[in-house]
Amino acid sequence: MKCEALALEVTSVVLGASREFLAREGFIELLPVILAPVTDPLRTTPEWATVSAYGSSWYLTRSMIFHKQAAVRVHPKIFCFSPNVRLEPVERAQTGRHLFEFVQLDLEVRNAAREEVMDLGERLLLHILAEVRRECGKALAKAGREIPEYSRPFPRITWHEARREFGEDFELVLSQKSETPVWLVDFPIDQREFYDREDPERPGILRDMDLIYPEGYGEALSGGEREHELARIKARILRQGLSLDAYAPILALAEDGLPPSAGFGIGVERLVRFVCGFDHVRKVRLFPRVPGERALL
Ligand code: ASN
Repeated sequence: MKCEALALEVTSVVLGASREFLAREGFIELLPVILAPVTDPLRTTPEWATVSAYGSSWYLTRSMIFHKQAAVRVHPKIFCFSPNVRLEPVERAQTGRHLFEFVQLDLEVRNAAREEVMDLGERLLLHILAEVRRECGKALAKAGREIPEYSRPFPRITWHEARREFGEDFELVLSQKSETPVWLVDFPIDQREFYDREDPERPGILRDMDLIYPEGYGEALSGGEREHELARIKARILRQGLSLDAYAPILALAEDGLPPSAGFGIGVERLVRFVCGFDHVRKVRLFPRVPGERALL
């Protein structure tokens, strides 16, 4: 089977297995939001994609984080296959992990703690991998790829420990050295966005996490608990040097009442890249959007 066909088949199994698993867990699927008056600040991606319509400017959604926080007011467990546009710097085309248009499976759970969504993330990933092995195992083997069986709970390491042990480029080194998916937890407050909840018992440390793939494939999933109280959200926006005006819709939501929640997003193309063992995530999409490259279709 050609690479392309294999990737499409695996993608389709990943989508189906995720939906089936999440439905069983009591989640409902939201339709994605593509245009938004406010979107994820993502300070490591400084350029914004906008379109104008009816006299206003709209962002192309960078993540549905705020929509997820709003949605759990209506239903306790939601997910969405969310197309995101992030104008990554051109050099990120070389990482093998960046597309400027991609899809993440983004989910959120009302009143959940970080540990609950970590448990869910492990079970979701193992279910997807089992389904992929069952449906595409032969085709993958032909392409020289076999996914090992992983057991849970996955190991965890804190951001500070990882940094101490593996140096500046700790995420990549951790991923290269690991033989199983591994959790990176407890990021320092200034490493992440204002919506990541600060641990009330450990000021300066967040109740958040990333899941890192083994074999050097890098980040699989990113998420955590959310700041949901108006005063805290305001303080965090200001701490990051952002303007309260720019995030007025979030402040209005919080004033109206946002429930505590936790969740994460898992990059679909990166997951398929890992499953297929591709050197670059571009091979996953039939119509890839690689930073700095023109597309024919
Ligand atoms: N999906 C991520 C989360 O749930 C946010 C992001 O994509 N930046 O935390």
